Amino acid sequence: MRDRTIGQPLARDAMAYVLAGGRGSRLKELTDNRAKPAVYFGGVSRIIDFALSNAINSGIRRIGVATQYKAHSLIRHMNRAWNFMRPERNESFDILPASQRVSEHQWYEGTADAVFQNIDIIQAHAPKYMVILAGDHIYKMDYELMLQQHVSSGADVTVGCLVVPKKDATGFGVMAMDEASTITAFVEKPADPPTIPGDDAHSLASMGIYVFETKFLFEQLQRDAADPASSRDFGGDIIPYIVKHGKAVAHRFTDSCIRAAEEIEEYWRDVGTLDAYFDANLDLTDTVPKLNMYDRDWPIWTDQVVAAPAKFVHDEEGRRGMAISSLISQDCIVSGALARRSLLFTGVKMGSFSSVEEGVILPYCNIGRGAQLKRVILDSGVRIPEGLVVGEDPELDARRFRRTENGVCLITKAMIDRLA
Ligand code: ADQ
Ligand code: ADP
Repeated sequence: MRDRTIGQPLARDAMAYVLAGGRGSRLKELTDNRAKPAVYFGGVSRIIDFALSNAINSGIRRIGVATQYKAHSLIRHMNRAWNFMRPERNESFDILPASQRVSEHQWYEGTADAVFQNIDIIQAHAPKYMVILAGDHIYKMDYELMLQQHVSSGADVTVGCLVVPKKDATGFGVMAMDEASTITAFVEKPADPPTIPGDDAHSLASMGIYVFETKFLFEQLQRDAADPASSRDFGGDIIPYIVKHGKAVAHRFTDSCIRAAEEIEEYWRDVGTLDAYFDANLDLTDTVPKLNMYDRDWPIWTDQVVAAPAKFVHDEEGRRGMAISSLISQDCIVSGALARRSLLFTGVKMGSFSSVEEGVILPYCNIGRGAQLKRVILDSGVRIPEGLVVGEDPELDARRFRRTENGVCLITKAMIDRLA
C-alpha cells in the first residue's frame, strides 16, 4: 500500500523514460515491420500501453519514449493515443528517436545510451527522479511505491525485481540481496543463474526497470560514456557498476495496485516468444483472467478509433453469428460464423460458415467464407481465402506458415500471397 505519511506523491517529481527501441526478434514476422512495444495485445491495446498506463496511473505526468527499430507504427500509435498531456500543467510526452544528438553514432548503442543522448531534453523538464522502464512487458504496477522505497532506503538506484524459475533466468539480470534488500551481486544474463538462498528452483530477476535521482543518473551516464570498455547498457554496465561501488536496492514487484482479493497470482509477462504471446492473449478469454483489463481504478489507456459497434448477424441461410468465451472489439462483424476462445481486434470480418477456435486475430483481418482456423495468430490486415483450413495438418501448416513448438500458426500477408 502507498505510505500516505510521506506527503506529496513522489511521482509528481518524476519523469518516466520508456525504452522502446528493441525489435523483439523472437516474435518473428510479427516484428518484421514494427517494434515489439507496438505489437497489438489483448483486443484493443499495444504492448507499450501497459508501461505508459502504469506511469500515468501512478501519477507520473512527464514521459519520454526512446524509439529505434522500425518505429513508424509505434510513433503513429503514440501520437494518436498519448497526445493528451498538457504543457501548461507541467506535463509532457516526448517521442525520442535515435537522431545523432550528441555523437555521430546513427543509433543508440545500448539502453543507457538511449538516455544519455537525450540528457538535454530531460534536463529541460527538470525531474528530480527518473523512472526507467521497458516498453515491452505486460503488467500493472504502481511506480509510486518504488519511488517511496527508493527515497526511504537512501539508495543510489532501485531495481524492480521478481522471482522467476531458474531455467528462465538466463534471459535476465539476476541478483542476490541481503535482509535490507541491498543488492549484493548482479550478473547480466548468466549461463548458470544463481538461485535464491533456500530455493534451488528460483532466481531473483531484474525487471529491467530502475529508479534514480536524476542528478546521480546523469553522473553515471557521463562516467559510463567515457569508458571505452562499456557497452552502454543498464543491465550490462550501469547497474553492475553501482552494485559494486554504490548502493543498489531491490524493489520486489507486487501488482498490489488495487487488486481484488480473489485475484490469485502476481501478473507479469514478457510475451517475448510467439507461444508466450499467444498464451497471454488466450488467457484473457478465461472466465476470470489473471490480468484484469476491466479495472476502472487502473485502466489501460490506448487509442480508440471512431468505429461502429461489434455486430453478430444471421447470414442469408439463417446460420447464427456467435462468439463464445471471446473478446470482440469494435467494428467487427461476425456473420453466420463462430469465434470460440478467440480475440478479434478492431475491424475483423468473419464470413459465413467460417470458424476460429483459439485465434488471436489482429486488426482489419478478413476471414473468408468457410475458412476453419484453429490455434492461429493472424497479423493485421490478413485476408484468409475462402475455405482455407489451418490447424488440422501440422506438416502442411508448417510448410505454409510459421508453426511454433506448441502448434500455433502465425499467418502474415506475405504467407497468404505465397499460397496463391
Ligand atoms: P533485455 O530485455 O534483454 O534485458 P534489452 O534488449 O536491452 O534488454 O531491452 C530493454 C528495453 O530497452 C526493451 O524495452 C527494448 O525495447 C529497449 N531497447 C533495447 N535497445 C534499445 C535501444 N538501443 N534504444 C532504445 N531502447 C532500446 C533487460 C535488462 C535485464 C533484465 C531484463 C528484464 O538488461 O537485466 O532482466 O531487461 O526483461
Ligand atoms: P500496424 O498494424 O503495426 O499498425 P499496419 O500497417 O499493419 O501496421 O496497420 C495499419 C493501420 O491502419 C492499423 O493500425 C489501422 O489503424 C489502420 N487500418 C488498416 N486497415 C484499416 C481499415 N480497413 N479501416 C480503417 N483503418 C485501417
